[in-house]
Amino acid sequence: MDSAKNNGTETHIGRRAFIGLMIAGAAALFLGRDLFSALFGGAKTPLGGGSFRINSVGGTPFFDEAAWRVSFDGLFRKPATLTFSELKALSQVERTRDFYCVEGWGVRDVGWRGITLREVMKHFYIDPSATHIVFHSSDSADYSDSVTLEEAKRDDTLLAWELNGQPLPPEQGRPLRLVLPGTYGYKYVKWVVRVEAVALDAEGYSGFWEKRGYPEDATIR
Ligand SMILES: Nc1nc2c(c(=O)[nH]1)N[C@H]1C(S)=C(S)[C@@H](COP(=O)(O)O)O[C@H]1N2
Ligand SMILES: [Mo]
Repeated sequence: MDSAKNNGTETHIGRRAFIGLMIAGAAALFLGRDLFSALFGGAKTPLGGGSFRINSVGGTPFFDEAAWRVSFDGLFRKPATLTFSELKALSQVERTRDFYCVEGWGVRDVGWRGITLREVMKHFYIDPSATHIVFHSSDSADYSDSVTLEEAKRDDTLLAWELNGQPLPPEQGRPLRLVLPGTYGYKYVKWVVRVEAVALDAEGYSGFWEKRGYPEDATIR
């Protein structure tokens, strides 16, 4: 952006240019603040068009329903490996929640259908010693992330297979992704094929983005 000042010397500018600078300055301030709060908390207004951007560090794995399985292991006392239809038959709920990425974009009122983690913990008998649940992706990046048991117990923490009434699009996690409303999108592990209950010390689990500097607690504040 042009500046009205150069090395401390006042420069004369025309009235129209001056007004233009004022508007540009106000816009920069506004956008800057909005972006800041989107990144570091407080923003309830998504930037951009309000639609999903596909974020994938490891490409879209092919979904072959006949071969696909999801396993529940680690500190589940009744570990199991299920087909897609077996999973869907366990129980399902619908939740509508806003979605935000740390990049500063978001989508309002996203409809999800899936099974609550609460139900998963009950069904596979999570061991009382477990502190976190880790979700592993089948993509080429071995993307993974975790939730605390407290997060897992919320009634809108889901393993979801539908987005706005449709099966998850392939690039958005088909057939299964984590949904953790109230936290940033990097917790929403796509292409989940393994759900592992673990007991961790206070340091917790370092997922894909946590290893690259993002906080393990991705709560939107
Ligand atoms: N397996 C996997 N899951 C992932 C990611 C990824 O790169 N790989 N990106 C995360 C990030 S940073 C965001 S914001 C959301 C984006 O979801 P979308 O692609 O459906 O918009 O997915 C999350 N889940
Ligand atoms: Mo993200």
